[in-house]
Formats: sequence, structure tokens, C-alpha cells
Amino acid sequence: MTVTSDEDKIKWWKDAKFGMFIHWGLYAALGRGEWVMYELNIPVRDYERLAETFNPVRFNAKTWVGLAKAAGMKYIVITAKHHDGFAMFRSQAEPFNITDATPFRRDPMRELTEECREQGIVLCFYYSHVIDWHHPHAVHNKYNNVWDYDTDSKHFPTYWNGLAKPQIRELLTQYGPVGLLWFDTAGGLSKEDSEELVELVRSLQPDCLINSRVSHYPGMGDYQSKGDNEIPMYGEDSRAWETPMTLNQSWGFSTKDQIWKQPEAIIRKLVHIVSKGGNLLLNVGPDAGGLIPQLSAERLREVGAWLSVYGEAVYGAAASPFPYEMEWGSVTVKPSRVYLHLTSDDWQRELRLYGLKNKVKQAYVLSDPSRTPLETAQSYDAGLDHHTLAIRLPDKPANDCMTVIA
Ligand code: JFZ
Repeated sequence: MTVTSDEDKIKWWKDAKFGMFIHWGLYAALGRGEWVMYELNIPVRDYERLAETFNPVRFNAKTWVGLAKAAGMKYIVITAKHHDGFAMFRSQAEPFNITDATPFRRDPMRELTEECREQGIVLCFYYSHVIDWHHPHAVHNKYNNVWDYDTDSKHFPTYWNGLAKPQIRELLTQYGPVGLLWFDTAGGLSKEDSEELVELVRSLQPDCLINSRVSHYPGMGDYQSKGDNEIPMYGEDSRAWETPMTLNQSWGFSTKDQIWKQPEAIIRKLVHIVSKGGNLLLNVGPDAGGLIPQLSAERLREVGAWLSVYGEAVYGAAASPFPYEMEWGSVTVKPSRVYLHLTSDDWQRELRLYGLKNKVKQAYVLSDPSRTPLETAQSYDAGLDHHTLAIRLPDKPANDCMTVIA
């Protein structure tokens, strides 16, 4: 067996840049987000009854994976179990799961695994390892189920050894290679318990990546999960990182939330994140029938259309070497190439770039198949040992919300 170095192990993910987050579970039936059980203090016995009618017959793995692909996403992270404790996969560890407790009986994780393999997308699982509102022995903290279960009778090992670890084992043994495990909200879990979980994952699938939320102790896992919609400042993070983001304001399906981000805003955020060296994990919340909302799908397709033209400047690109934000847009780089992502709202005739180490050979609009060279002027400052580049820009492009100059 060859041991992959940490750097090699995370390379696919760092190059991927853009993934699809999917929050899907029983809560979709109530249409007000994935925290509904907690917010309404729904008793476990009542919540369990949602499973009796959960029958998402319109779920189609091919359509979902196809949408991720059309959006230009390279990996999918789906909630195998969220805080409600309901397993959206076949599980021997606990009957509160989609194949045993619902009329649907199918295992969507299996169907997605097969379809992802078919379409070349990396499948990854979200698993809520600490918060579990269904289990009487989950860690005691204020985000767990304090309405059904009293603290005094809690016995954490019953949950940890009887449910969390066995289910993580199932996820890593039932579906072939898993790209990464996305843990969440680890408050109350000891460092030793988090380490034990990391060891378990490593022993079953050494190449499976783990996000930092496996523990609330800093520095654990293979990369840093930022807060919701959070984009760090330049130089803030030395580790690989990812921003989880929603298209509206909810993770789980919501009929109330209709505040949607525009495709242009999403493209700019993606580029901005990549220019700082991060990944964007963008969420959809399918409904209880198994459909991804139309308003989400439309937006994702527009992002994908932009990426199909300008993807070269995103996938596999590294962070901007300039340690500050540009008022005109963002910068990404590849060996011997700089990409200038220009927003089109205040289009200038000329763009100036200071502080280049090398003289630039040629500049062109990335969407121009003939690569017609743009007019440039360069000067060298011997004192600062850097080049200044001025590019004469073409007319403002009609459709693109960001135009890339290579
Ligand atoms: C958590 C979950 O509680 C939520 O339901 C969703 O799954 C989201 C992706 O993750 O919520 C968080 C956790 C951490 C932060 C924000 C929301 N944070 O660190 O800013």
C-alpha cells in the first residue's frame, strides 16, 4: 500500500474549488429549514411520525448529479444524518433511517454513489456527530434535545459507541471511496473523542478528508470550514479552507425563505473565494418529494454557463499573489499565468497592475478563442524590482458579469 502525503491527498479537493452542499432529510416535509425540530421542540415520538409518510418518489440521482455537473461543481456533500438524527441511508445501527422507517425504502446515498461515479463527481457525506435530537444519550449541551431527555440519565458512550461510530463506519464501508466527511458543530465533544473519530476514519479510508468541525479544538481535520457565507481576509488562514454558503438564507428546504442570491453575486463570490485560495460549498435544499427547487437549479445553471467559458481561471488555480483586494475584481494564478477577473459594472478603458515579478508576454480575453492580443504597455522599476503593466481593455462585454483577462 502506498501512503499518500497530506498534500497529495487534498490536491483533488483544492483543485476542485466548487462543490454542492445538499441538506435533505425528514425536515424537508415541514418546509421551514433543518432546525425545525429544535425550534418547535417537537417531541421525538411526533417527529418520528414524519418518516411514515416520507416518500420522495421524485428523487432522481441522475438529475441531481447532472445539475451539480451543469453548475460546474466537482464534488457533492450530502447530509447522511443531520441534527434530527434521521439516517438518510441504509443503517443497521439504528432503525430510524430511510430504508427501514419510510415507505420509500430506497437508499438515496447508494443511488447517488453510483451516479456520481458515472458522471465523475466526488461524493462526500455530512454527518452530525454531536448534535442528535433523536438519541437520548447524545452529548449534553444547549443545542441538543433538552425537551425530551433529562440530563441526569445521559450515558454518552451509549450514543458514541452505539450510534455515531457504527454509522460512520457504515458510511465508509457501504459506498466505496468517500471524498470527505463533513462533521459539524462539535461543542461538548472532548478532544480525545474527536481524535478517536479521526483515527476511525483514517483506519477505514486513509484518503478520506475530514473538515475542521470534527472538533471545536482548533487545527483538527484536513481543512478549515469557515462560518456560513464567511470569506476570510487575506492571509488570515494558513490552512486549506472552504466557505459553506446558501443560495437563499436556509440550508434545509424552506417555503418561507425567498431571499435569493443572484447568479452574478454567486459567480463573484466564487471567484473572490478562489482568489483567496478557498473553496465554495454551495447549498441546495431539496423538498420532501425529492426535487431541487427550480429557483436554485436556474441559478446554478447560470453559474455553470459562466464557468464553462472561464473555468480555466478557476479550477486548479491558486490564490492571488497580491495580498489585498482589487477594486475592479479578483486575481487568480497558474504557473506563468495571471487571470484578472473584472466586474463589469464600472468598466474602465485601461487596467493597471503594479508589482509584477516578470514582464508579461501577452494579454487576451479568456473567452476570445482567437486570443487576439490586447494592447499593453509595461515599465520596469529597478528600485522596487517590479514591473507595471497597463492593459487597454476592449469594450465592455455585453453579457458576462465577470470577464477574465489572461
Ligand atoms: C451548522 C448546522 O447547525 C446547520 O444546520 C447547517 O448544517 C450548517 C451548514 O452548519 O450551522 C452552523 C455551524 C457553524 C457556523 C454557522 C452555522 N459557524 O461557525 O459560523
